[in-house]
Amino acid sequence: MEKWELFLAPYEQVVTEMKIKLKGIRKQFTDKNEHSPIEFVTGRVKPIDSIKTKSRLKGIPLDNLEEEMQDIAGLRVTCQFVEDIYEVVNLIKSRNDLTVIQDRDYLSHEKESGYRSYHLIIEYPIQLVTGEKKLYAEIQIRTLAMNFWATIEHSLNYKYQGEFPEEINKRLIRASEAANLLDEEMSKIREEIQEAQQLFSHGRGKQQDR
Ligand code: 0O2
Repeated sequence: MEKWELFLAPYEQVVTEMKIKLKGIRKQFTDKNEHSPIEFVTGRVKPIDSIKTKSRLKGIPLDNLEEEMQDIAGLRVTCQFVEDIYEVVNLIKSRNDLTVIQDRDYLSHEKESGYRSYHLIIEYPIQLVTGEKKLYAEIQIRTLAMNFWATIEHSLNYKYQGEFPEEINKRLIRASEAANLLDEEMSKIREEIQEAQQLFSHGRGKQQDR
């Protein structure tokens, strides 16, 4: 195996294990026919090129990545409602198979770009043949609306390298405000939506039983 692959292999393990655990939370709710605060879970190991770029931009020495780059292993939890985000944060904080070492709350402190999400930096122990190893990982928790905005902005950022034309910048800020409004409106009708979703899933269950 190459040097980079060897370095990243334990991070692959973190992502694989954490994805299973976060999906397990979702399953426990849906098994009971309850609203799950987790809609879906994704994860990735940061691509080598992105690691190199970030290390250059932030002045992180390549021989100190393990300590200073905390999002090499990244998990993303997407939720229906803003309230779900806080429930997921609490569920993660109450686990004893990981330690939350930092909260980055970009909900109450929105980024200048318009980015909103709740980030948790965790320390996660994996079991290797050489023994236990603790690695950092970042869990980003956001609503579907926040995810939509961040995904679009991320691709545009890639294209324009952060130097957005004024018109696009304005539209992105407006789109972020619209996503915010959508989340607020959905929260207001949350109970109605949840009842409807439960009726719908009961109905589907019955059909599948036939
Ligand atoms: P990737 O892997 O391509 O997503 P900083 O770089 O200072 O903003 P820091 O200290 O590395 O952030 O950590 P932080 O603030 O927890 O967030 C880093 C990650 O959050 C980013 O990863 C993005 O995934 C996401 N993020 C933060 N700000 C924005 C934003 O304005 N727009 C979008 N779309 N995503 C954002 P990377 O490193 O960009 O890489």
